[in-house]
Amino acid sequence: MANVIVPPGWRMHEREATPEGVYFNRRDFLKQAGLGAAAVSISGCLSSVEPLTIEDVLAGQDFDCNANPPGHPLHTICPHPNADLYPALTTGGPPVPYGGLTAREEAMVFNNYYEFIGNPGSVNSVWGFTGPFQVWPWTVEVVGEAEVTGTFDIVPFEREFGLEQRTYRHRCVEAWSMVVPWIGYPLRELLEKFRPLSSANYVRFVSFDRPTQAIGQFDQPWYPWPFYEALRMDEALNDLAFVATGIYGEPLPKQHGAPWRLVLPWKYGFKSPKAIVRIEFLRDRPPTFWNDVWPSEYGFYSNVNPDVSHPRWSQKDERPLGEVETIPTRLFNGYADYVGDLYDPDLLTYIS
Ligand SMILES: Nc1nc2c(c(=O)[nH]1)N[C@H]1C(S)=C(S)[C@@H](COP(=O)(O)O)O[C@H]1N2
Ligand SMILES: [Mo]
Repeated sequence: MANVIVPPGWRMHEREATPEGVYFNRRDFLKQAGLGAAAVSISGCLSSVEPLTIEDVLAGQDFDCNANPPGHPLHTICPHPNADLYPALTTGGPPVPYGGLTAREEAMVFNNYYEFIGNPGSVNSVWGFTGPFQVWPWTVEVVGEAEVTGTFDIVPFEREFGLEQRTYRHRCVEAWSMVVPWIGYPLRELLEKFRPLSSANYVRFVSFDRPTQAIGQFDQPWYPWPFYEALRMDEALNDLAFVATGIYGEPLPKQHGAPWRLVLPWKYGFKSPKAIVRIEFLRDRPPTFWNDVWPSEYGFYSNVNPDVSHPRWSQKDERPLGEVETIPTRLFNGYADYVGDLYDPDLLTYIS
């Protein structure tokens, strides 16, 4: 569909295991994952995580990115095949519409990632449960309405497209927000590589399914794993839509979605899946995870909109991570200039 791309204003200025794995019991899982009593204490002591610099944590230190439990929230950054590309030298994206940069120490210990939220577990302890998760090797299967389909190693695209840093606002549907420097490349570069057909009206992204490596999938088999999300093709090709492979100058820690995730700053956070293993180019609008789980609460579009309340809470305000006071939420999370044209006014009345 809309394949005519208008260059954004800012460019001018700047130049495995299946659910059967769940049959073994939870105690065995914890043993295998190296989790147990220790994991319980992780969630208990998070507030006292030292604000170490990444240099302290990574420089010259020997640690295993699959250690259980990880010793520090940055021990979840695995050695990266393109380490020389980080940090990215180029910056891109529009100016941050409002809000100050979130401290890395806040963002890396507060993560919505249901695959790693088991029992015990919470958004405050996601990092501590990611140890068993194997990031490498990572391939992506591309299927559907495109000229180029098949299975691809995700790593070479970083060198091919080049990496840039983009500082974006992020607004979760649960009324918290952050402003973080992502590293990656425009989603459009990746999608155009597969030459979508004109019949590709939607694109869906599917996350991994590994209950033996992800305690949330193991503990909560009633969710329709794996996580799946989708966009209209013109939304996916918008200049703001970004593939993140890194954050705060480094490759992504597991809790932020290593080895790659989407970042869609004008939509609620759940529209940006982490650790993606499949891209599907589709004719028709596909089902999406939270909309399937709870259709009255989570819509397909889910554009940030302070005037449309969630059925259980207002969306008028948000709490920036690390702060106590809330601030007002803005339409499209402050990015209306870049994405407002994508939507008919009636789409703004959805939940969503
Ligand atoms: N696979 C997967 N992706 C996901 C989620 C998830 O549970 N599973 N949570 C989403 C939600 S609700 C938010 S707010 C963001 C949080 O990203 P962060 O932990 O890097 O801040 O990830 C999104 N991507
Ligand atoms: Mo979220």
